[in-house]
Amino acid sequence: MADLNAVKQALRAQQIETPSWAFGNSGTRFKVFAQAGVPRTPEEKIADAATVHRFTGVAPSVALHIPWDRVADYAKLSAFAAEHGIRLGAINTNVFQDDDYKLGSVTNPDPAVRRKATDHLLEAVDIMDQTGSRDLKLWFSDGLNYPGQDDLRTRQDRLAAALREAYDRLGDDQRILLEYKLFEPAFYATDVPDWGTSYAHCVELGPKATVCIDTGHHAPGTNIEFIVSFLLRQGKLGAFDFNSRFYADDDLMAGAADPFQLFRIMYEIVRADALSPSYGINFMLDQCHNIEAKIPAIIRSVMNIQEATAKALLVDRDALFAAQAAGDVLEANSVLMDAYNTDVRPLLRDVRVDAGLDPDPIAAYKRSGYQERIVADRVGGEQAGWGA
Ligand SMILES: [Mn+2]
Repeated sequence: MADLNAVKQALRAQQIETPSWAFGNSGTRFKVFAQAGVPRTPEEKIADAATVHRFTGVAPSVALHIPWDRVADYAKLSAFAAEHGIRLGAINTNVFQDDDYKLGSVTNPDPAVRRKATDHLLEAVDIMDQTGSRDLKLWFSDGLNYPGQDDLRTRQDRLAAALREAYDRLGDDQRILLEYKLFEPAFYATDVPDWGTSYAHCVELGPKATVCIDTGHHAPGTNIEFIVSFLLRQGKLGAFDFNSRFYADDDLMAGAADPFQLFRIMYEIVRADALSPSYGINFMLDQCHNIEAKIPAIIRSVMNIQEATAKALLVDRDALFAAQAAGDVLEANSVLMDAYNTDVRPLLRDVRVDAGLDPDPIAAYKRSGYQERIVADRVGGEQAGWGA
């Protein structure tokens, strides 16, 4: 049996990073439905992220997105976050929203566009120096829509050159997280389409470059926990972008579409003793809340990850390894499923009460009046959202 006290301790120490953009308006390419009370400034997004942390106790940092969270004074923004009980996390770059990037950013055939995109990556590291952020998160929308449109191999050379410049600009305690995505917005070829491409570039770069797994960025049926296990063994798993999906990059609440997959992923993390913040994996959310209320949706996502983690921690590993060694297929599967089928909600309520939190974060949030207050206060100005 798993040691319950150790399980509780691990759950209490878990940290999940929320994304500033999930507090803003979002939608599909068909429609963005605006919500009352949505933040208008980076400070208001930080206040919302701090609220998620206040009710969950495990979300002490918020990732920023440049230029969406651009401010004049990042040190001041960092101090603002600290006053609210959280810190600024990963800095996300954006080389996909300018007209210049129609044919790509760092892989664009035009050297002037590549220079502009690479300069943005370097600017992001300047910002990290001021926010105290460790992680530079890179996602490139670069790709091709038609065979023959550009040279696949040359684009890899251009990508490598830009990554090298950014890598060489990193401080001793800073890292690159290189995200990959199968397709979209490009439909024929993507320049960083999969974990293998990201991994190979990270190996070429050096120890400060690691892979970020966005759970929504794979082909249907991909065994994500295998990727997790492989990258952990190589010491190259730096971060997650958690979300869930039924079809493509749906960006739904983590654990909503496939809680069993999330459990299998978290089991590999627990199996490698990689859950603790000291191990260095940044467990981030990357989601959009198009139709549901944003703050409680993010609280729910955090709780879903906690539940998957609790189940993973409850796996009787001695029994599992014994069954595996004996070649007992049914017993091994049964040990894993016993943990998955455990109702861990009472355990998590205990963990929260022990930490001085309300056992039911969503109910506590609703009772707090925060939602009513932001709806009343955040009148006028331009709501944050895609492109704003
Ligand atoms: Mn992502």
